[in-house]
Amino acid sequence: MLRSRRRLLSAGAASLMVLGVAACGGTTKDSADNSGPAAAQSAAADPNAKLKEGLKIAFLPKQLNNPYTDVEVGGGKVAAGELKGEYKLVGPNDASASSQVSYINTLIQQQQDVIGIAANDPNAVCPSLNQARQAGIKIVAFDSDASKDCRDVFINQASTQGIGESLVKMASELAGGSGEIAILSATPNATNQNAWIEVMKTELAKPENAKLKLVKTAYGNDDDQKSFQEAQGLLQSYPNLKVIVSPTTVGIAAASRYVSSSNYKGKVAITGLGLPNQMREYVKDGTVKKFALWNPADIGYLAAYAGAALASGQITGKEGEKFKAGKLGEYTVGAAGEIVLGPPTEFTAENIDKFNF
Ligand code: RAM
Repeated sequence: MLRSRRRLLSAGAASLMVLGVAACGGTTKDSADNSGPAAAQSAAADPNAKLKEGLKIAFLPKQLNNPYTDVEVGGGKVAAGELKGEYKLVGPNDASASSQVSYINTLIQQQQDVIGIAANDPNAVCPSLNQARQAGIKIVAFDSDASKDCRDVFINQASTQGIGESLVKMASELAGGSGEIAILSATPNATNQNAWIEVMKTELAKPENAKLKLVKTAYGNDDDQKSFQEAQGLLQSYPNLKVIVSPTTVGIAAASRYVSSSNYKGKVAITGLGLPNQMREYVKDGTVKKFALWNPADIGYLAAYAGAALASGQITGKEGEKFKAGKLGEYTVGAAGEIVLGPPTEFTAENIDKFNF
């Protein structure tokens, strides 16, 4: 049976762990240590292993009240159905560093087979994720990575390098190659946004971008109201600002809403990563000329298939292993357990009506 291999933790040990982690709070991007060795893989992969049916596949996104999350886990639900598995969705309402820990603990007690997690902090979730792994649960990080030491694979929506480059390219085009730009990010701890911002800074340091000046990185915490206020604050503090780049669907929508009904409309450009359905009105009213994203549903879908491949022994998370992800076709595990979904799409007034998510 599926569960017989599990060494289940006592509820007491698990809750002690929760207390410990909650007390330490989160990590900042500088203290996140992803450099350690990947956890030992227990058995060799068997690419011909049959996919197990009845797998319990749980999704723990960054936060529930985010339209991006709905699309993302929607794809996971479809895949779990195709896999004849049991889909479950749990998660916090805010994306703060330790908000996911208690949910992981509950998922361990429920003996899930797979936990898909978009980590709010790479390290705060680690002790509980490792407890889950000791209990035989496969961990698929998706969208925002956990430390490499506490997950089996990471489904990256596009290459980190590619996303960072495209954010700077769009900002540069909108600024006409020179002037002040600002970033409106999600939470200060988010693994994904911090990785993209690192690449952006490297790109901005290149000679071709010497005339672009990053004046500030603000954090809207993936909260609509806070993002709205931060956008307003940026525009008030930096009167010469030409572009706000928001690498979060919550931030870009809030900033666009603010600018579209202010005097800044037509003067300050907004770009970044957005959902076409949330951004359509701002593209149509001329506030936003271009932005980018991938299809979030495909991330959830791929995460469920990767989880099933892990739980069935087809893959272990080692570089070079291959597995099939239903309608998306075959994927190969890359270095450090990373599986890249594909390139992002750029949206403009010309193509936005072709997309419905
Ligand atoms: C927000 C979240 C998510 C990110 C997207 C682009 O919805 O921060 O993690 O991938 O934006």
